[in-house]
Amino acid sequence: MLLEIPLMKPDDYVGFTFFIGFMAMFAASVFFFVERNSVDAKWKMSLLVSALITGIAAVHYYYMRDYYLTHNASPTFFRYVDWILTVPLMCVEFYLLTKLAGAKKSLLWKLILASVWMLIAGYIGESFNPEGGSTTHSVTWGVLSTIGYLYVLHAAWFGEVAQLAAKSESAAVKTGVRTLAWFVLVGWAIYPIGYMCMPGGWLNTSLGWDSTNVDLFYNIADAINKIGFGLVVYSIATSSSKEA
Ligand SMILES: *C/C=C(C)/C=C/C=C(C)/C=C/C1=C(C)CCCC1(C)C
Repeated sequence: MLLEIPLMKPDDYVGFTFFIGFMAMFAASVFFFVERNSVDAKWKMSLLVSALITGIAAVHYYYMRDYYLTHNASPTFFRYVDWILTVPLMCVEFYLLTKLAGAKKSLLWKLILASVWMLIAGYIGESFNPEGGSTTHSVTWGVLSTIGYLYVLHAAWFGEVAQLAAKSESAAVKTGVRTLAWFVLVGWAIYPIGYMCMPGGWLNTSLGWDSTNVDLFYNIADAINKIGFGLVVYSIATSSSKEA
């Protein structure tokens, strides 16, 4: 009996972004890891965290692209396992960047707590939505999740992270943290757009966008945020290594 091999259609953009996402995350991890050797000792930890973020994502993308290839769908589960590990690590990046300007551990914990809250509420919103999709469920948990998001956004733009970066002696840290704040404002905002495409979500009910769009938005956002974030950290590390 012939095994039926699933084919990728030429216009399968979700499949395309799953495959390219995996390869890009993998390549980025190798890059950040190797580049640890070219920065000052004080930045090695930051680059290692960048490599871990894209590395963890690469492993999940490896599974997600496989699952997608065979089932033409992608479970919410892998997404959130990935995010619950990588988003707190992005908070670690903010902490490491502002540590030299006096950031305390409590800042790290507050950021982690807010981001984990954001993800747990989002997971409930996506995964425990009644069959067919309830708008009330989607909106309620979406709003609860957004509270966590706004906390991180506020910290990066006006709160402790922004204030510490402003106090930093390094021009690279000052401009770099501002760039990361832009990532949180623009790059992270792509996720709620994806969220609203699931059954019951506003973009689902108004425009008919569906799980295909959810995955497309999430894949694009992940590449921008994980690799982009890492590259900004890398550029802070290299230019500050030259400053010294
Ligand atoms: C690498 C993964 C990252 C940076 C994931 C970030 C995820 C978010 C910023 C998700 C945010 C959400 C909301 C603000 C409301 C709706 C539910 C979420 C979880 C999609």
